[in-house]
Amino acid sequence: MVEDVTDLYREFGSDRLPPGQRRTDRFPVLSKGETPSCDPEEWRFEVFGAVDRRLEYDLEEFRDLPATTQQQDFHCVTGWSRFDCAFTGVPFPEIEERAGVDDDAVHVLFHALDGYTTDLPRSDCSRGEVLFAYGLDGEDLPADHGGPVRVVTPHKYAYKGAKWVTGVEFLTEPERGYWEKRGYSGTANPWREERYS
Ligand SMILES: Nc1nc2c(c(=O)[nH]1)N[C@H]1C(S)=C(S)[C@@H](COP(=O)(O)O)O[C@H]1N2
Ligand SMILES: [Mo]
Repeated sequence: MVEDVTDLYREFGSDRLPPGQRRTDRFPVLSKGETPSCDPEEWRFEVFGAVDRRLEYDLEEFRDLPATTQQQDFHCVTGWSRFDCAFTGVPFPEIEERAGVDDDAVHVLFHALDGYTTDLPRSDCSRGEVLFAYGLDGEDLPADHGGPVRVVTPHKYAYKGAKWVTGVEFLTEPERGYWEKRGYSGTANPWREERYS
């Protein structure tokens, strides 16, 4: 069953297409470098920082976690939006619950295979539409789009969704990620055009 969450824009604005965006039916690939090679047998996902239980999963274990398939929109800060992507993955709150995240963990830093990082306030992550996604449109997530596993953040510009994610770190103090250190917005709300900081 596919859950349609494309109406989440109502929380933030009056139009499904955020201001200054144009719609595309393609799904461009945007990465700071090459797609890193990843042996699925070697992939590990770690949950660490301000948690009661440090967690580590291999890909098989990760795919056995409770998951959902959601129809979501995808908004790139460079100006294109792709509607109706069907992502399958594990919701962020599921991971939080399993790790027993400390009350004073106010911030989150995502880590990825290519050295990329991105950060968000924890309150922006603790929602059912933030997924650790391993499927796209009924297939395994393609490597160029972040397979085996990436983060998706349909309520934020897409640079908040780390491709090739290898870990999530819970922090008691904010820390900035790769693009956030280089001038992109910390909060990245597309309906407020929070592109730069
Ligand atoms: N690990 C990693 N994740 C990343 C990036 C990256 O360079 N490395 N680029 C980000 C940017 S700027 C965007 S717009 C989206 C693009 O996702 P796509 O290539 O699937 O369209 O991934 C984000 N996640
Ligand atoms: Mo981007």
